[in-house]
Amino acid sequence: MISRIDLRGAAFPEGGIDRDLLPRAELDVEAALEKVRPICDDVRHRGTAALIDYAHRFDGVAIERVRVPAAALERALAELDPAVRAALEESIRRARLVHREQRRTDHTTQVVPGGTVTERWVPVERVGLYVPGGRSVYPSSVVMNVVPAQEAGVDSMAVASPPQAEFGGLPHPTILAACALLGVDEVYAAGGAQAVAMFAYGTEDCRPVAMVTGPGNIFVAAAKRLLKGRIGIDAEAGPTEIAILADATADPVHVAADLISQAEHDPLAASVLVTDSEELAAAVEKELDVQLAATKHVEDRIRPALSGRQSGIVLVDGLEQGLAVVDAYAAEHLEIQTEDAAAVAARVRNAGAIFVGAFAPVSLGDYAAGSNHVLPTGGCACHSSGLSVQSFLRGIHVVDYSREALAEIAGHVVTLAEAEDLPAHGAAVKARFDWKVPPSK
Ligand code: HSO
Ligand code: ZN
Repeated sequence: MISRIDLRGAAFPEGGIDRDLLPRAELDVEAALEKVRPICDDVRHRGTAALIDYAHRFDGVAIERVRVPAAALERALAELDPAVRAALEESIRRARLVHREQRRTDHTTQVVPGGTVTERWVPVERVGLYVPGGRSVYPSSVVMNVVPAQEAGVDSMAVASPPQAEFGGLPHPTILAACALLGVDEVYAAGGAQAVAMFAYGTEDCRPVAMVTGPGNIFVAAAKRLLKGRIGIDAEAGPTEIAILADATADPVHVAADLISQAEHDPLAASVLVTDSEELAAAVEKELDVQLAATKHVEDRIRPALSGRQSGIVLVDGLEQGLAVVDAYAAEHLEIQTEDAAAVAARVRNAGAIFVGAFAPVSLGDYAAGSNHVLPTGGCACHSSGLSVQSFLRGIHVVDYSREALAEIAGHVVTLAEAEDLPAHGAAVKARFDWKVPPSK
């Protein structure tokens, strides 16, 4: 079912291997842009009325209002299964422990006597968090988005999630309960591109936000791309990915279970095993069949994901080649199941998150390791990080120079301004010294 890509004996060039040799899904966000543009424009002009129409058209439910009443949030929390509540609370506690450490402190550099630059970290004032509904109802994603924003000091936060016909046009009750648990009281029953537009442009009910985060389908990704600039975004999340770098010491039962676990998200999810052990590859193939016989979501998601061209078992000649492959692939999640896994993990350059050894499956990180599960997909891990406190902060340089400190550098500033044929730039400095600038040393 899962294909093999045999790179044994292939040339591994100095600068890394060609990414195109590796399995990966292509997501045509561009094509979705044309579909979401009129939806976003409509929300911009008609506000809540447009959102109510789209709830009818896309979510198949007649709603009268988009803002979720406080009583519905309270009820959802009161009715939340106590075991789920306890698990969410522990997930929140661990995430807070990790994310609190990511806070930044302002730092002042004295460049010269009387001349300082302070880097001041200021949280984004208002953030909108999109939480998908439908196939994927993930209260864990509420935790992973809200906790870093809160730890960053974001003052105002709103959540949007699609209205569900089954729940009287409200978002899924577990999503509402997670919001209530985290102290988020501003929640909207809005889904897809229209929810992103609501956040970006604002409506009668919802004040516009500065930044939108959270996962979503291709239409959510397209709306984020369209509205980026007006709003900040975290990333255009693509289908989830797991890569496992494993050697002959890995347990095929664990490897197969972990490959299946992320394939469970989506028929486009990617599960990639990179190994130098033909025996492990064969054992994993066998084990996949065994485990699939006792798994849910097989036909609609797992089998298409594992047999899609985005998944595969990549055979390599050894650890060095394995590392080259996983670096080129830059997986959202990378597990290291090899001998001396921590040392191998330390050598990885590109991954959204790394899971070390036999007892750190990706699902631990999905729910309760303390790490964040909003991570770069589609190879973006070679240039981007997952969601963190930093995502919600801006570093503002505060420049404070005295007359003497400016005088000392004035000549150089004027020289550079002239070199760039921008004499008015130089003049702004000269004007402070009666148009006579002492030469800089
Ligand atoms: N693996 C997903 C997150 C998730 N898993 C939510 C379960 N629930 C993307 O990192
Ligand atoms: Zn997951």
